[in-house]
Formats: sequence, structure tokens, C-alpha cells
Amino acid sequence: MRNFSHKTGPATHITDETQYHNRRKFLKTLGLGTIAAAGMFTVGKHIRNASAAPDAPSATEAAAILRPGIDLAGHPKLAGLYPANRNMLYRLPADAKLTEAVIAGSYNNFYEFTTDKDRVWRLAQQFEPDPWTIEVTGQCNRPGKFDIDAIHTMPGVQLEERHYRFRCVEAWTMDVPWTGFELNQLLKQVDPKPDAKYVRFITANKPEQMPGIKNQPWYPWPYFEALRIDEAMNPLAMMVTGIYGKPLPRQHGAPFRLIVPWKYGYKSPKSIVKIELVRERPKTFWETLAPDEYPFLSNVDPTVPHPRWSQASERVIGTGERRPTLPYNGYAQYVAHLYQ
Ligand SMILES: Nc1nc2c(c(=O)[nH]1)N[C@H]1C(S)=C(S)[C@@H](COP(=O)(O)O)O[C@H]1N2
Ligand SMILES: [Mo]
Repeated sequence: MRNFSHKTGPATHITDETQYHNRRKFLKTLGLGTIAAAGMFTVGKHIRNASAAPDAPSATEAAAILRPGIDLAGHPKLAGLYPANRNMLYRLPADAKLTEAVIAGSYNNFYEFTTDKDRVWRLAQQFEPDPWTIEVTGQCNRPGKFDIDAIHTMPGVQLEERHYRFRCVEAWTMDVPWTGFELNQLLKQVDPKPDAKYVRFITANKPEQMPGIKNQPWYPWPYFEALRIDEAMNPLAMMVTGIYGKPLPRQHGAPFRLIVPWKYGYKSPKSIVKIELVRERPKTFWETLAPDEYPFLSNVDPTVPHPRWSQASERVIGTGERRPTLPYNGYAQYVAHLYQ
């Protein structure tokens, strides 16, 4: 099915943060609160120029925004793993500042909940990321199903914190401390066969907990992504379990998501349930929907505009600062050789 409404289809894989903050402010003024934001998208557009500064969430909202998906109290084996030691090899440019946790946690793309970035965190509160297993299968000698404790404590798996830039195709960006481990550490556990040329990721499909799946049946659920095996084995590709020193909140993709910092954000799938090693290049969710706009490789590249907007510069969420986009999102030294 390719039946896109202009509100929800790929044609709106871009919204404006200023507009979203202004809409929040507007609703607060009316005493409606953010929960009443459903269906008020059009109203928000009209007041776009009417109000000034972004407002901060209340203390109750902030607590919900930051709430970890996994409660470490129920995982005594993991309690000592957070916050993980920081790996200083991976850091931001000296002048960069980490994005505030509540900003990163309340401006999310996670279409299984909603396409409204400011409402994902609230709708995700009902999502249950524990218990969870990831199945790793396909072209490998030791396929397996691993639960939350097993993944964190596998031989060869070393949890650490890295500060990465994260760049959405919509030309916004943030600077984030992720907790996790190199994806290659998990893949080595299952011993890939030489036939494994690509790695495919399949994510949660729980319509009863994910209203966006029910409300948007024209998308090819569940969300799926893929990398070449050499991309997946690159030390930058990170299996992420946490953010800001704690297990991932639901809206960021609890309990396990990928981060591939040199590619546009949609190449970093959330709430992964299955990883498949395969021979042929798989299709991806966004490639299925609009191959010209979201091609398989999708490396960050300032010289290649999206068909509907420029990628030459990017807006830092929270501060609104605009800066030039860097090739491979600033990670050329680690990955440019993969594409020569
Ligand atoms: N399962 C799933 N993963 C997903 C998405 C999604 O809609 N569903 N959106 C992607 C996009 S477009 C972006 S920019 C990032 C956003 O991650 P964040 O909300 O943690 O910043 O998640 C990516 N992973
Ligand atoms: Mo994105």
C-alpha cells in the first residue's frame, strides 16, 4: 500500500522544531497542556510566528521524559554497569556542548508511536521493553536468542559511553552521550559465515503498545533497516543500551537500538528484536517507501541535497544554532575508506 496522506506520509518526514515549541507554548497558554496536542497540528502552524521562547517541561513531565525503559532494580547483574566508563577516543569537537537530556528525550522520530516528535515520549510510556530478547540468526555458525542480561554481559561485550553527533535527514542534529558496545562484538558472538554480506535489523511490532502502528496501516511495519557487513563491523557502529548514563528511555528505542553516526538517523533503528545475517542486499523501510529520497547507503553528505531540501547546513536542537553539515557527519576518518 502506498497511500500517503500529506500529513503523515514521507512527504512530512520533516517538521520544524520552532513550530513545535511554539505549539507547546500556545497550548499551555490555553491551559490545554501537551496531551491535548493531538490533532492540533494545523492550529500550531498558524501561530508559528505568534510566540517567542520555547518553554520547559514541568518537573513531572521531565521525570517521565527521562524515565529509563529498564529498571535496573530488576536486573542486579546490570546495576553496576551504569554509568559506563567514557571512551575518550570518541568525543565531540572542543566547542560542542551536549544536548540537554530533556530536549533529546522530547523531540523524537519513532513512527510506531506518532509522527509528532513532541508526543512520542508520552505515548511511549505504555511501551514494555522488559522482558526482551534479540534473536541473531541467518548466515552464522552460532545463532541464538539473547535476553537483556545476556546481551549486557556477553563475553567480548564491553559497555562504554561515547559522545557522538547524531544527524537526522530532516537537517536537525544533536550531540549525545550514548551507552553501549560495538555492534561487531555482538556479531562476533554468533560467528558470521563468509556468505554474510549484509546485516538486517527488525524492530518491535506491538500494535497494542504502539498506537502509530495501528493508526498508520499504510506503512510496511515493522520498521526494518540494514547495513553492509563491513559497515556493521566498523568500530563506530554501536549497539546502544543507554543514554546520559542510564538505560535508554522508551522513546529513544529501549531496550536496544543501533547508532550509526555517519549515516542519516533513519539508519539507526530502535527497539530491535531480530538481527539477520544475509547474502543479498535487503530493502529498508524508508527505501521501500521512497527510494529516491532514502537510498540504501544514506551517508551524511552536505553536497547531496534531499530532493525536497538542502543538506548543506544543520540546526542543533535545543540551541537553534545552525552549522555546516560535515561529510560523513564528521566521521570521515573512520569510514570514508569503506566507500572508495
Ligand atoms: N523503530 C524505529 N526506529 C527509528 C525510527 C522509527 O520511526 N522507528 N526513526 C528513525 C529516525 S528518522 C531518527 S532521526 C532516529 C531518532 O532517534 P531519537 O528519537 O532517539 O533521537 O531514530 C530512527 N530509528
Ligand atoms: Mo530522522
